[in-house]
Parts: sequence; C-alpha cells; structure tokens
Amino acid sequence: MTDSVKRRREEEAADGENGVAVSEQGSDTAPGFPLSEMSVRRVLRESARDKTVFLHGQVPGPIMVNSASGDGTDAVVILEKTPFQEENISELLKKHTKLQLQMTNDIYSTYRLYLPPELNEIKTTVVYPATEKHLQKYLRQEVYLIQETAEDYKNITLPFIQSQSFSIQWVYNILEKKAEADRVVYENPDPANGFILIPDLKWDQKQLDDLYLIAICHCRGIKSLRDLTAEHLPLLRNMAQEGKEAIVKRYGIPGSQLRVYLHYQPSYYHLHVHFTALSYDAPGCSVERAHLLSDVIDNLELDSQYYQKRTLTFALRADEPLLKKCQEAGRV
Ligand code: DD3
Repeated sequence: MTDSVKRRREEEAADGENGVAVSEQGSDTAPGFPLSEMSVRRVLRESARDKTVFLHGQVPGPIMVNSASGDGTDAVVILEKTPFQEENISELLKKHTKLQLQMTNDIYSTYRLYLPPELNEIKTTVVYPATEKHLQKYLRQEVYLIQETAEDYKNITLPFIQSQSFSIQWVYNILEKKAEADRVVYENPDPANGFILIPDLKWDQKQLDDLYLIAICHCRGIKSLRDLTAEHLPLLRNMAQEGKEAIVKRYGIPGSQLRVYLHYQPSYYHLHVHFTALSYDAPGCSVERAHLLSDVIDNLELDSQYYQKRTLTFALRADEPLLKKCQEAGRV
C-alpha cells in the first residue's frame, strides 16, 4: 500500500468512515435506509463466485413514488463480501471470537472462523426508492449479441435513446458538486475538455485490488462512443493522461497497471471513462462491452468518423426494450 493511501486510512479511522458519523452499535443504518424494517420479496440475482446477492426489498412507509407491487416502497439492496485487506489479516487472526472445527483428516482440517462485527462488514448498496426498471436491471436474464451497423444506430438505437427518460441526475450532482464532492480525486474544470475523476460506487476504496474509478466529462451532450469524433481528441487525451497521473499520485498504481476503457452500450448516456486495476476482473470489462481508451484515441486519429461508420457489437439482456426494437427491425 502506498503511504498516501495509508495516511488517508488513518485519517478516516480517526473521524469515522469517510468523515461521516458512524452509527452506534444496535441502531442500524443511521442516518438513511431502514434496513431492519425491510422485508425481502425475492432474490433478484446471486453469485457464489462474486459473493454477492441482489435483493428486491420492500419498506413499509410513506414514500409512495412507485407502486410496482403491493404496499410499501420497493428497494434494491446489493450485499457483497469484500476482499481481504492485507494489513487487517493479523488482527483478524488475533481477534477472532471463535474457531469451530468442521473436519479433520490427517494433516488437513477445515474451520469456521468467527469475527467481531468491526472485522466482518458487508458492503451494502441501496437503490431506494427503486422503480420497476431498477428491479429488472438486476434480474438474471439471457443475453443476446447485437451487431449494430451505422444504419441500425441511426434508425433504432438513437431514436430509442432519445425516447427514453434515463435520469442522470446523479451525474449532474457530481459535476455540480451537489453530491460526493468530498470524494473527487481529480478535476480538470475546463468546460469543453475537462472532467471529474471519482471512485465508482462499486469500489469501497478499502483495498487497491478492486480499484475502480470513473472519469466523467464536464461537457454535456456526448452520449456515447458513437458520438466521438476527432474533435473530442483533446478531451480524451486529457482523460487518459491526467486520469492516470492522478491515480498514480493518489493510489500509487501506474498507468501500465490500469485498464482504461469506455462501455458500449454504456449504462448512462453521458460520456465517461472507466479506470480499473488490470489485475481485477472488473464487471463489464469483457470484449463485447469494453473499448480501450487508447484504441479509441488511435482510431479517431486514423479517421474522425470511425465511430459513426463502424459496426459495433454488444450484448443486450432479454428484457431490455432496445432488444425488442432490434427484434422488431429483424436485426437479431
Ligand atoms: C447506478 C450506474 C449508476 C444503481 C446503481 C448504480 N459512481 C451511480 C449514483 C451515484 C454512481 C457511480 C445506477 C449512481 Cl447501484 C443504479 O451509478 C454514483 N456515484 N457509478 C459514483 N461515484
């Protein structure tokens, strides 16, 4: 671990997690989400490999912005067991509360190791209130590969994007410092060629193994890879170069150990770049979704209209409205 990361950890430990007051034992999520009042309606998805579970929960109470089902308000709760932090392991062995033998055979034995609460946390992500769209997003679905030609983009995908009212208020909140302002790692404030670099929601910043940051450009109206031309090269070069510099400075991870890429399709239509640790098999870094920023820059240098011309391949889930549009047009 780098010294700067260590120092930040110590600072955080001193004033509670990230400077936010930590709730006392017994009272759960203070202030915020009433987890203990939530009933689990169903498991949307789970993964033994990723040690995650996605829950559809319902909270009794007055926030009735949605009426997806029954009474109460829907929520998505994502629970995730996090990677080990190397500097905690000796503490973990020393402070365990119980070591229960499961079986023993020759020189081999297995145990259940029980830990005190503060060494046993679970990363919890909450979407609340959640709409039917949020619930659908996390349901396990079959996926289909689409080969989107330039024509398909013009006739199917673009009209679809424009007809949707995807809320990206959270993106504007970050850009306007109305949310997560204390989490910003780096900013180039230039309105045309600037961006904000910030840890992604998926990363708890406890260990560098699963490092995940996003660079969100200040410029509005660049929806995705499809909109990029040579005109955007200064912005893209800034994101690549200054993003990497900020990450080596803060976390000690050099550009040669980072995977820097865009998604197509993205999950929100405001241009952003993903920075993940190369050794981390990050969700969404597969060949059918990730486009390396260095390749994107090179392609645009070769041909300004590269991404307006090219057929782009991506996967869509069975329930996605865009898939239905592609099916109607006979493109699947
Ligand atoms: C999102 C894609 C979006 C559910 C979930 C996540 N990084 C975010 C709000 C704030 C953020 C992100 C949508 C939403 Cl779990 C629906 O992601 C975010 N803040 N990816 C950061 N730093």
